[in-house]
Amino acid sequence: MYKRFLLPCFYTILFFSFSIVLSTSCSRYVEPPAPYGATPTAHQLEWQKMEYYMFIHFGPNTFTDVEWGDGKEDPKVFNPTNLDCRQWAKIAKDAGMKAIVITAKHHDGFCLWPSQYSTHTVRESLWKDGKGDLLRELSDACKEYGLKFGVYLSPWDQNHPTYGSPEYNQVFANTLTEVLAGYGPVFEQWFDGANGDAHKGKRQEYDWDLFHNTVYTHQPHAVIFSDVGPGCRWMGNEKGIAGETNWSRLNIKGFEPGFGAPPTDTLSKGNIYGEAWVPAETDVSIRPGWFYSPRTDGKVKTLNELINIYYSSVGRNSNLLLNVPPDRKGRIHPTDSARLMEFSRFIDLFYKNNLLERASLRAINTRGDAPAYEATNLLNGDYNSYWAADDDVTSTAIEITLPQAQTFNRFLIQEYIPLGQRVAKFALETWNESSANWDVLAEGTTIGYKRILRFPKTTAKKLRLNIQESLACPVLNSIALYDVQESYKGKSEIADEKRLFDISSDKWNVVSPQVGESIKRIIDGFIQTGSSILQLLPIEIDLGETLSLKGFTYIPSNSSSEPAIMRYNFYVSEDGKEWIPVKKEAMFNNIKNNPIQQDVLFDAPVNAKYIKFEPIETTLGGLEYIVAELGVITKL
Ligand code: FUL
Repeated sequence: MYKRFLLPCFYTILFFSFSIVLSTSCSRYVEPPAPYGATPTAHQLEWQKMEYYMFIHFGPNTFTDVEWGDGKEDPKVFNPTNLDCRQWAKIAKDAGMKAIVITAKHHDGFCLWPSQYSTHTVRESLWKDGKGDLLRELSDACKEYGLKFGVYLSPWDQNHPTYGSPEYNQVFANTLTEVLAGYGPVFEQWFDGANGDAHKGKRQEYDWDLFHNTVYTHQPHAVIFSDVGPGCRWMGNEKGIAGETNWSRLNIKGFEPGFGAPPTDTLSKGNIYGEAWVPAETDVSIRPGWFYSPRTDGKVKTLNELINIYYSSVGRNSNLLLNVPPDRKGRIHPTDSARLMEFSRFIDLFYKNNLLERASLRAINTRGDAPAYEATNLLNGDYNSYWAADDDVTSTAIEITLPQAQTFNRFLIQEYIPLGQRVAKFALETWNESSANWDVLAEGTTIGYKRILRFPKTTAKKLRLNIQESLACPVLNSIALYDVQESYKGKSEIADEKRLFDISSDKWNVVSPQVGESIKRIIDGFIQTGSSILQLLPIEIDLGETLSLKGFTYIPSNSSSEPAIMRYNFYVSEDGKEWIPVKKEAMFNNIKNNPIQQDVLFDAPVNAKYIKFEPIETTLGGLEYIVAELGVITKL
């Protein structure tokens, strides 16, 4: 009896000890890497995975054809005749976007909902006899189409009587509360740092703590956008180009949105050792301006331009917020929507064929040699499985062997950002049989959530991702290799209407300043050539004949770091002696952040043989300014 009991007992013990030995040797538990530096919250991570969504600029400016309304516009101008937020949402959805962010209140203070804290709202407009609520219609449409809903509210308000006094802060918090408590979940709260009132000495001390608390009280999950986050940050330009080096960390202590923001160069690159996780969002418009204008119908970005923006935003560790401004009917214009569909087809095609699907991977170092961290995790499509190196390894490599030689021109890498952003320098290399060496194909600095490298078409069978510098052991969760077309032309692209003047400048002559031949470049019809003018000297041009002018155009240098005219006077004359002012102390709104062609329309046509453009203030505050081209508008 005793023996009969002992024997099975002996086998059971043997079996269990054997399986313990077996299981520890096969899947020995190896600690995951400790997080490095600041890391994203769960909501920031969810936000980052959205990648691409729509910005909508809509309001009185849509009807008055200006980029910044001054708050004095008649609210009755806001009257879309056929507004359809479902059309916006459908287009966003079909374009592969994940959300819509709407300018609920731009700098003119006009509220797209009937706010009880303002008298400049849809209620005072003609739209739906003052009974409409655009935020209601758009938030409902977003729900219907499975899109997230976000709101832009400009703290700078040129309409509210309390602006410029401490009282305004509570007014702004109240308007925020209306928007954030009244329309369901808000994924992103957009705070614009722009403020054009500075030169008038009107400056509001914003109570950012109050604003942030108001957001979190009503929308605890919202990601707050501003120059310095705290949820996500402005990229520092409005061209759609994120820094090639782009850390999602940023030093924010002591900084504020707007005037107190870090330099734009820092915003585009982030801070390598930044104290907070404030990833970049790239905002850019599909048209030259943020608001719709019939004059930009022929200037919708080409498919190639949009694709380049995709590479320089999503492909550089940034989300893309693409502005698509609805027209005066309240609809997205057919050209913009056709272009978006072509762009979305490109994105789908891009990700369709990962050439690494049947590749074999060999990591030079794998964390604890544990299967949990092996390189094949890079190809399994599971976001939460990753390849990681040992703690003391900060430079290492992954060798990639394709089943056969392939041609490719794009490489995608993702770091597993829940554990922080680590890689500071890397290269993609191909194996050169003849020299028995690795040739560098492309190099990069940061990776972050997603990095796409572009390089000319190359054919190879063996590649190496060489991680040269990492702030802590590298942790990657995805790599991919693609072969895509270098250039695309959308079927919807109409003949290039990006002409500079509506009449030829052959008969024109620059009367002053007389600073040599180079001044002629400002009327030569080429935006690539221009002139730098000192001492804020005014420009006088003889048009060679009397014309009926409807307005004029000014093209500055396309770089925000070069001085552009910001405030100016504009005069016309029939004889070059007696000057009639047509614009006094006028302002090119937003020219600092978005230095594009400025089209200025006069209140009524004027006859002129001479024009005089007199700068008052430049974007950089000095006495020098740049003119790439100056032109006139004779046809509308
Ligand atoms: C800027 C604003 O001044 C522009 O009008 C636009 O809203 C852009 C998105 O932000 O700061």
